[in-house]
Amino acid sequence: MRTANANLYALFAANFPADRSACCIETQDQRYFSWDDVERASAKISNLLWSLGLQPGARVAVQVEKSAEALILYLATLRSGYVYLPLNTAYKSAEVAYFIQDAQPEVVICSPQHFGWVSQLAFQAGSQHVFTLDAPAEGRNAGSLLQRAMAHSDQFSTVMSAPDDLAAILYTSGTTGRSKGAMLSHQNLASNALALRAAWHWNKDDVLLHTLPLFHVHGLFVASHGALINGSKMILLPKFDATQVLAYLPRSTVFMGVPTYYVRLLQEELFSKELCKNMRLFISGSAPLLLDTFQTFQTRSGHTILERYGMSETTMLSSNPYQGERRGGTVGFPLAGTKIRIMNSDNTTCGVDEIGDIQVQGANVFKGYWNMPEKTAEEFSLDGYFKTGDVGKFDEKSYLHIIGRSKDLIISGGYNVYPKEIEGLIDDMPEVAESAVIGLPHLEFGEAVTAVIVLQAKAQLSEQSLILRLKTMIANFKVPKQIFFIQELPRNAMGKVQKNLLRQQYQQR
Ligand code: MLC
Ligand code: AMP
Repeated sequence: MRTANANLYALFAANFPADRSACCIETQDQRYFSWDDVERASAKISNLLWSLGLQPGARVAVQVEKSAEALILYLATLRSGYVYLPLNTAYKSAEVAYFIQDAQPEVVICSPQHFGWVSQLAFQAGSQHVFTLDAPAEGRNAGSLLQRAMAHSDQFSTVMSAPDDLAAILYTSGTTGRSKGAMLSHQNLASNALALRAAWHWNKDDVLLHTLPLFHVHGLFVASHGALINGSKMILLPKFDATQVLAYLPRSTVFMGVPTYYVRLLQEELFSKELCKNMRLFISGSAPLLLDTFQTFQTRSGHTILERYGMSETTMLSSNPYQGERRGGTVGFPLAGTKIRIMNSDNTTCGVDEIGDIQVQGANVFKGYWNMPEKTAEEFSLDGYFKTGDVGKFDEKSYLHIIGRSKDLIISGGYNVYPKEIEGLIDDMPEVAESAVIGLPHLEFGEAVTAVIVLQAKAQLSEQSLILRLKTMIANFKVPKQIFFIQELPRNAMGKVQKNLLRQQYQQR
């Protein structure tokens, strides 16, 4: 008996509209990719990847600017049964080196201006193939991936995948320590896409305005999958730009963003109900949406933002209802197929309004961290629930509230920043005795990365030179926006730095 193909691309293709000449992706430079174009272009890339003779389950690491071609490359990787590993374009060489050494991708695809250093470290780590995506690298006549794909057939039979076969690895720091690759299977992604299609009432005429990056769960999975599994068109903009969004809103019906996007839209004088009159749904997630933003947005746009909750290891977990009350300051109810519980420290379940650790179970929960079985085991309860590292409660109407995090994590404009990583770099500087990195409230980014530093006796270091130094080492969004120098870090009786005291002290400044 022939079993159904669990390959996520097969699920998308089964839901493409009957008219495949209709537009699937519209770009800002007015290029239009029909569903047929997407099918044929992804087939060409799949054939090229196959021609490389990669091992089953080979990782394809990608650090490229957002484009329709980048999305098609993702689809081709799914189709050909390989594992997609997206990387933030802001990552610097030391960050990229870590991911490549850890994940051992057989193929690396990067932007033309980074080809020199990326190819060097990829080949050192054992990668077999390094490509640019569309334009060739400067000074080289080796063609780009797309140029090479042109020579291949535009027909490709999507590889048969089992539900548990890996589709993607997303690096995240989870609760502690260095970045870990969260392994997501075809079934993880498919189950979530199906749950969200139903939860958010996607309909055939929807047009998604896509402004999120394509290297995180939110933009790559929640947004793109939503349109693809529904056969809906997407307008794919290269990045979030509030004035651009105003121009496209009248032609769109669904928009997704991190809270910073909503804060920035509200800063636009021209943002109005009139512009939103064809919109069906605004969705927010990845970081807490302030009640004030939620309410002001309601008044200005006439729409109630639907807030949902998720993470790299689990994709989406809960959502406010499409019909029924969308409660600001909450992340709604567990999605179909996902179980969420709140646990006390003594491992009993919390009652209504009782705050505890958020744990989850469901077909959406990842397969574990790449090459880290012990770490994976630590993050699951004995009865198989994943410990999210978030702290929350269910209210009297069963809405989930996220109250805080047990993990030491800063979320700035929807990007996660791990204080430990930044503290390590600062502490390694010869002038520094010790440091603590904290998040302080920030109007636009939600939290702003802030460093509090104790210098070595007689050492001198200015805020500016430290910031410049850090910018050569890590992605700029991780670099502290502000630095305070202090004589001594406050510690508790156990010797642990009291970050809550630092937050209190510096947020009042
Ligand atoms: C950019 N900068 C940031 C920043 N983004 N600083 C702090 N936090 C951020 N998020 C810095 C840049 O490094 C630069 O610094 C300066 O701000 C201006 O850069 P820019 O490129 O002009 O910024 P901009 O393009 O406006 O980007 C801001 C943004 C972007 C909000 C549009 O950060 C963004 O798209 N965020 C979304 C992240 C996301 O997709 N998260 C989902 C994760 S998935 P300098 O020093 O160089 O001047 C997830 C799971 C789930 O969490 O539930 O969804
Ligand atoms: P990431 O590791 O990038 O997947 O980030 C996941 C984390 O983002 C979660 O563990 C939460 O802490 C946070 N998060 C996601 N959605 C929300 C939300 N709606 N409100 C508050 N925090 C959120």
